[in-house]
Amino acid sequence: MGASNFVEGVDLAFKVIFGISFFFLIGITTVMLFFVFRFQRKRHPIARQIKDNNILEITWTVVPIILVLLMFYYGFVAFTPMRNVPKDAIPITVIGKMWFWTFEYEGSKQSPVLVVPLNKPVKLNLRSTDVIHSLYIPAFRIKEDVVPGKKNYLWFRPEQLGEYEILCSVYCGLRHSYMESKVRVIPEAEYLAWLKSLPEKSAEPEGLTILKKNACTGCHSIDGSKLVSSSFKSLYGKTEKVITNGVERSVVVDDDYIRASIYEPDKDVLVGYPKGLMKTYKGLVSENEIKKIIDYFKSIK
Ligand SMILES: [Cu+2]
Repeated sequence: MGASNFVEGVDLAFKVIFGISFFFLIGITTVMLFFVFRFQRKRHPIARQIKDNNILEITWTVVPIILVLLMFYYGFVAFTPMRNVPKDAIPITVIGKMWFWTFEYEGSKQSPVLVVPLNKPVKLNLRSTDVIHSLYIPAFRIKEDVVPGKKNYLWFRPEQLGEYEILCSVYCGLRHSYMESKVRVIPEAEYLAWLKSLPEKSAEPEGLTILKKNACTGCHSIDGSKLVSSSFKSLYGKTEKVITNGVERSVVVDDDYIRASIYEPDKDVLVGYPKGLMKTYKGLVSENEIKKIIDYFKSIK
């Protein structure tokens, strides 16, 4: 028994295809080596033309047809149930975003990890807010692309308690390899209690929404951790070392500095970072939006 209802079928299809491929890899290589040895010019100086051989030709037509149909059959049998979602499946919306997964439960409850009850079918509605991602849960043998503007889905029934990896299997930018999460399979009673304790989606500060919309948070963290560039946490009011026109100087982060950093990122370049790393957001972020961003920075000082 595997971690999900699809493990058996997918593994069987894999073993059949792998088995047939392996048999032919060894078989063809062996025959090839034998021919090279047996029919080399030294042993076989004059080539001999072989006329038609009906038995041979029928064999090498019929046998491969049976083999490929066999591979098709096992793949088809494993794949069909993946697209037929049971009616009683628990709906969970998965949002893929550079570079994290969010799982939305009914009642606008959100979680960064996927928690599901044992032996209950779960339907994942896959949505992307930016680029193409792919939700991959190796232990469950499921993977499906998460495409912006498209409503994709997949489903599974977890059959073993435990914690399993969730990955993004489509290269989606700089921090693609960090785009991971966990699926936790727990008993139903525990799941219901967990769901109850899950907080409703809190209203996000407007400034943060603007930062996310412009993908600022892809390079600047809001929790103090270092991504591509400096973090927004405790930024406001901080003294930073910057290079202005080739001269190093200290500045206190205030409204003007933030405004300049968004509109002319190469004017004052933070020491330790190369010039040209960030593009200008002139025309993309309005003056009014900058005010909201500044309010948000002040709130995470
Ligand atoms: Cu991704």
